[in-house]
Amino acid sequence: MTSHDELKAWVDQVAALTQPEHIHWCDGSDQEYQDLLDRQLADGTLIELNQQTHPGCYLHRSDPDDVARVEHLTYVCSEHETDAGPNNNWMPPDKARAMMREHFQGCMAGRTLYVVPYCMGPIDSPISRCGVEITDSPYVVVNMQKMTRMGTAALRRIEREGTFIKGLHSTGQLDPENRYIMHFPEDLEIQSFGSGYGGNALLGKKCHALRIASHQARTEGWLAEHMLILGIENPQGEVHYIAAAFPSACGKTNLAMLIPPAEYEGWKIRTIGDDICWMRPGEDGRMWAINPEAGFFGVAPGTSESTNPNALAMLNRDTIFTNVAVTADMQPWWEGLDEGTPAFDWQGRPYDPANGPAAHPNSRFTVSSRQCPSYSPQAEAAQGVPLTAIIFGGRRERLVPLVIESESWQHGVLLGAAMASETTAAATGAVGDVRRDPMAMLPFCGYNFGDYWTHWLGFADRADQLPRIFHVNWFRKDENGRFLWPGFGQNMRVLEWIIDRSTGDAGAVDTPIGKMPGQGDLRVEGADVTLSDLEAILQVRKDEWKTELDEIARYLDSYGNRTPEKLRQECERVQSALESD
Ligand code: GTP
Ligand code: SPV
Ligand code: MN
Repeated sequence: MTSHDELKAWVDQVAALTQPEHIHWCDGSDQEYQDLLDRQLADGTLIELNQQTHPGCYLHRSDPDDVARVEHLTYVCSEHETDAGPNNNWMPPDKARAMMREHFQGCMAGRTLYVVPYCMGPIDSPISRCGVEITDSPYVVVNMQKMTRMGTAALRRIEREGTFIKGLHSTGQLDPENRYIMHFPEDLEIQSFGSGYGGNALLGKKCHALRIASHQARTEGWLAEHMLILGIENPQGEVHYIAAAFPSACGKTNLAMLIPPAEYEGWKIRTIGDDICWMRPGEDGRMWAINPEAGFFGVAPGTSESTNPNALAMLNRDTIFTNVAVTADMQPWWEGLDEGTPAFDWQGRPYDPANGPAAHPNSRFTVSSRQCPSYSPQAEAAQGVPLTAIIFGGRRERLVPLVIESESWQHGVLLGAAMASETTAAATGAVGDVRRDPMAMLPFCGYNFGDYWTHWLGFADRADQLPRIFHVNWFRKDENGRFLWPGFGQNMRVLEWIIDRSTGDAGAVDTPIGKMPGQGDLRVEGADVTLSDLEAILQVRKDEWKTELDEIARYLDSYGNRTPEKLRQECERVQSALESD
């Protein structure tokens, strides 16, 4: 199957442990994909959706206890606990390996073991990295097929390069008590047991491309980030690229596929990626970025003709839906969709509002990027795209203004490190609690955040044309819970200001927390926002910000001597600016 001895030996060793009935090496072909669909349709893992309206679309209903990432069961098992940091759960690697061995023992009896070679990033890009996921879930295989460059080409690259990330996955009994997502960064290894959900089971995504890759990136001088990448093309045909980090279910997919409002004739948004960005300084001093993924694993609820028409257009064929509802004629349905009514909910029960939403709030679609009308050919470019700006953002009902521009790279890193956001349904646990989520990486940074901030700050010496850093918040609400900013396509107005600031010709006013658009600096004619709402979302309440900065300082301190001194100083600078203003 392969000339790679280490890979062969590892597959043999896993097979001896897990005792599968068959072993299948995935080649990524259409025939293989079809065979996998057929067997899942036969055994009920997949349900056929209406093939007239949605050709090639299928529905998977997961175990009701397996619908999101499980942060409390996700571990970074580095050699030393301090290297994982207070931001990760930690277990000694030997103990974790022994425990996982017991779970994997015989777990594939009667099942097929799939060997899934994949490449994160364009097959011919020097920035790309490969991995092999061993899994007993055909649902995982068909998802990996859409989300990565999977199959023979990846295997050939692995044979040439030698190294690859080893990922072992089994759905086990889907028992939440026996569910663990383990990372061994020093050994470039992942072990995941007991879940079939995307972020826990599609190991190329969060486990490899963020947790393991962030660790590799630190040692090799680059960054692996939870960011979308988009291009903004102006009427003159110039394109500027932006990467943006928002926590899970806080608007990355939507921003990446934005369609500008009517007043923006001749402007276009080009989608490079919606979730993960690998970036590194190029020889020209700029920061170059690739999207390591080949598909979108996006949040279904809220996707509609008015919010994200590009996404809706790509979902009418060849898409795998997970935990959405269906209409009487088997079309996929979720809350926020303008058309249709649900007949059966995400668990397959006749729809009854008493049981809650028809689609699970974290129901998802898996679709190839090539189906997105705004997908940019530059997403396949081996060298990546050069970034003009980086945006951080969170979901904050109160306090945080629509947009802030950092004063410097250092200040930008503080804006990222100080990010906070209301929790969402993308992870199990409470929804709506504000928590610190630095750079939207709290669940995904494979090492100590203190070291991570030091790494971020270090780019100031390595790239001389660094992207400008901004912070946004689309989610401010009034006392009645109404959003103050229309969001979605209207976010174009903020993107335009960000690009104009970065390239030199937009106005701004100074505030103690950073630069913000002054009156007339944002193009808001035609936007569905009143002047008083606009004023409210651009206001800086000093007393509230002093409290916020005190909290941020305490948070930075909680990483002890790993917190870079430069970051503390930056925090103190903002604190004194607030005092003296
Ligand atoms: P992950 O895939 O979990 O990383 O999420 P994501 O960051 O890609 O989030 P996504 O774009 O899927 O948005 C999640 C939810 O936020 C959806 O229900 C959207 O409708 C909603 N949302 C996205 N953008 C906006 C916005 O500008 N304003 C408002 N009010 N809601 C938004
Ligand atoms: C997220 O939760 O940030 C996601 C979905 O993008 S998952 O891949 O499941 O983590
Ligand atoms: Mn995500």
